[in-house]
Amino acid sequence: MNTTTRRSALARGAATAAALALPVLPRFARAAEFTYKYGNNLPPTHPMNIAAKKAADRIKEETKGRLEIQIFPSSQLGADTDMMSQVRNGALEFYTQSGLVLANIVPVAGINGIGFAFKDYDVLWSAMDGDLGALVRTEIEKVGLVPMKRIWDNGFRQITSGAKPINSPADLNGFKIRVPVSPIWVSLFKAFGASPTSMNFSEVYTALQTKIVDGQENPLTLLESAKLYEVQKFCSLTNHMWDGFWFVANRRAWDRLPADVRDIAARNLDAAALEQRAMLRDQAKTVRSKLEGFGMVFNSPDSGPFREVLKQRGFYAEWKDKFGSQAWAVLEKYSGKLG
Ligand code: X2X
Repeated sequence: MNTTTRRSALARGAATAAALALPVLPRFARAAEFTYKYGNNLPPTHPMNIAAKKAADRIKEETKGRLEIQIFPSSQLGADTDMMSQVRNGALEFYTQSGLVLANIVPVAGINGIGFAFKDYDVLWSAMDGDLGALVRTEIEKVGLVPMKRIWDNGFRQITSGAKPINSPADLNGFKIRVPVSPIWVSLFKAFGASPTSMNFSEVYTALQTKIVDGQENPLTLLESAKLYEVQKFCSLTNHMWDGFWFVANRRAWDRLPADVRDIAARNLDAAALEQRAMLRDQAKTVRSKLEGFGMVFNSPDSGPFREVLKQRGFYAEWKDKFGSQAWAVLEKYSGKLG
């Protein structure tokens, strides 16, 4: 990016951030005792940012202005892996991050990304709000981060392409696909015979536009809010994995907050996670037809052959070994026998 573009991008970013951080109630116009930054990689219009903004307003109100959370969407503070370093060293106080990317430092946080593990949202939420999520949160705490209880929904992921629909695993042979920076994503698409490239989300739109990669995979709500339909034509409903965002705080920043402020923050953030999940559920009813309206063409491949390939190429055996049989047993309580 040249200096001018970068400067105007920063200015735009600052304007959005300022708009998101506008105090709702003028009586809290005085400076907050704690002003914390919350960074994420999603567009401001994504339900995650809408629900987080509501939570931030409520937290400010209930703490009588003591804690102000300023939201920085769209990777304004840095790409995914940069923000991950910032929240660990305290430069960033709050961050939402895919469990699979967090798996770079907390391996078990990637466990929900095992291919085709959850058949629907009912099973998924009982796992993530139950002992599977608890297991992950315990490990997140060990790296100096404080996870909120509820994971936020990104969604079941679907493969998009500029040139051709994906109907069967054979269509993925040699397919150049962008995946997030995460070992499990690379492993999954290698098992399918594709050629995955790890990339932070902030680079995806341009990579697709300039055809550095042929495709990518993400949930429909994100295709819409990040306008990926402008640079992708086909969407294949593979539902190959579910992905969600852990809302984490830097441990020292969290501990600096008085106990009552912490309680208010945790309660409102977890309530917002539930609201965000509901917003995505509502959007699911209309998002496909919206994307079709923008010219995307959908197909629904049979998942059977994809799962078979993963089995045959030892994907499940490899990850069972990596996660360990104890964590794997918790996963299989929800997924049924894998591999
Ligand atoms: O990078 C992605 O594809 C995204 C936005 O879905 C995640 O953060 C994992």
